[in-house]
Amino acid sequence: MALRPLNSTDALLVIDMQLDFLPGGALEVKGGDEIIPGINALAAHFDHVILTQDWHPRGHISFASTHHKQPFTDTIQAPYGAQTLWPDHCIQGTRGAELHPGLSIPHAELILRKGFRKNIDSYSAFTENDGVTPTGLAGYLRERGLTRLFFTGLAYDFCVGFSALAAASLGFESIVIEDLSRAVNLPASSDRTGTVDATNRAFAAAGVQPISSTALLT
Ligand code: VGL
Ligand code: ZN
Repeated sequence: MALRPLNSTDALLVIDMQLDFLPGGALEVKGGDEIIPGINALAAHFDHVILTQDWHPRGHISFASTHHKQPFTDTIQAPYGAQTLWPDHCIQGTRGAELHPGLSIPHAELILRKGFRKNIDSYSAFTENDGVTPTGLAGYLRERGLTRLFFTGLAYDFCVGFSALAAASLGFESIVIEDLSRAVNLPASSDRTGTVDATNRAFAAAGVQPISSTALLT
């Protein structure tokens, strides 16, 4: 299916390109730094760019340390369901929570912070992990007439994936630029595959389109 050329109703979403998710950070995503130049170059082709920032208070529900448990392998049963536990990361106002200084998108119009409620995590930029609390992003995009959304950033199988899936279910056209994202890839709880495979299957079921940035620019 040919992609229609970019126009002013499109938006590029750059998810969580923060120091803590990049190599050397508290929750580093392998190869996360490799996608910075490509995101900068792609962003120049978009009239509208939105950045997101994972933004947790100390003692956040998603931190393993809050529950004296192990990150990555342990989960807790939150009131809203199973919550994977992570190293402390993206704490409000700390250096690790800053956007990577190599990100060069001066025309970005919104920086949306998420995950700021102590007792609810938010992988998705639209709906928090309880499945009901909205961030307000859908309203912002609708009010501005932005209907086709392209996703880049970190991590493919968590915040990028959940955001792209939420966008599709909220009625936006949702496209993930695969080469401008990198994954954590944990073992998925539901089966014997990992979170990347689970994300790819969910994209196919929901009509989220995976594309490469070259397909978009040629
Ligand atoms: C993310 C785990 C915890 C992400 C955020 O940006 O994908 N992953 N918080
Ligand atoms: Zn987080």
